[in-house]
Amino acid sequence: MTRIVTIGAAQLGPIQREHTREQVVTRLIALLRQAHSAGCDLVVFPELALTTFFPRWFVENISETDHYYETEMPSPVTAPLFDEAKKLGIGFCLGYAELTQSGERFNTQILVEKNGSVVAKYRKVHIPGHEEHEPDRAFQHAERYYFTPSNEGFGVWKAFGSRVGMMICNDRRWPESYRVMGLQGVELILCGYNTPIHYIPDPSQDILQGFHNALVMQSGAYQNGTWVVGVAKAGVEEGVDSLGQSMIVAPSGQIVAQALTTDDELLVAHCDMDWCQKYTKTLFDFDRYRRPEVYTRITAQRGVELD
Ligand code: CDT
Repeated sequence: MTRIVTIGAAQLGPIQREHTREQVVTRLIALLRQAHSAGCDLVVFPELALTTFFPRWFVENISETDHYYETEMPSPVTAPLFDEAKKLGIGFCLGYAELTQSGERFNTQILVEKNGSVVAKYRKVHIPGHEEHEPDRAFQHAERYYFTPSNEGFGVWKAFGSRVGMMICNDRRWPESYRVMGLQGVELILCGYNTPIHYIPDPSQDILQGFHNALVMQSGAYQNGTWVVGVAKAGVEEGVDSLGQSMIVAPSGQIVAQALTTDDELLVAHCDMDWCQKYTKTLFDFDRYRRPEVYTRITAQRGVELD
């Protein structure tokens, strides 16, 4: 049996500070059309895909950055993307900064079906970086200042003839993200990311960024028998070099498509959702083999506890 979903991973090159939303949406639509020509059912765009990665700067008054956030989706500026996708009959997943009516700020990803209906909104759970200005850094990673961590967790939704979950960037480094979705029978996880290659707290990790990126998504896919689509905003953005290497990973853990550039680039893979069962019905038959009674520490405590 096969259940094919043709997926486009639409990596973006850098978005500089002076680039307008209109210019970015034009780039997204170009990738969307390319994906449509390649027969894609779904296109996945990166985290914070509409603007430069603004948490690299710190401002004392956070409201000065309101223009980086979306207060509605679609908005007048993003409506052409929604309209074009609906006209082409192609779904998409888009990351953006969200400012709610009550003033909360989330790092958000939305999933839209081929008929234009919004399937779900996911808000980032694991917010990395720091809350305060760290003036000695070459650049900030102040996501913890700009975004509230979501308490909504990791959902799985029926869409595209499969069971789809979402996560955002740093979420991909945590096995719990995948497992919570694995326990809901996820078959396809969509993940946008912005990963600076220079990791200021420990520069010895810089050379390992590509390895760690692949390591976490390949193991997450394999251990949960799911497809994982990881999509970067890549290249040198405002002087900060960010990892590309967007990839589509099969439930076997194998990479079936990977970006070759750090520019706007579309990867396409024909993903058979029935491949998931080769893993979830055998080696990772959770019902048969998992031992939740001995995993209680995982939800009972946050950090390491020494005796
Ligand atoms: N955007 C995002 O979550 N980036 C982090 C960077 C490392 S923490 C400073 C990541 O996990 O890729």
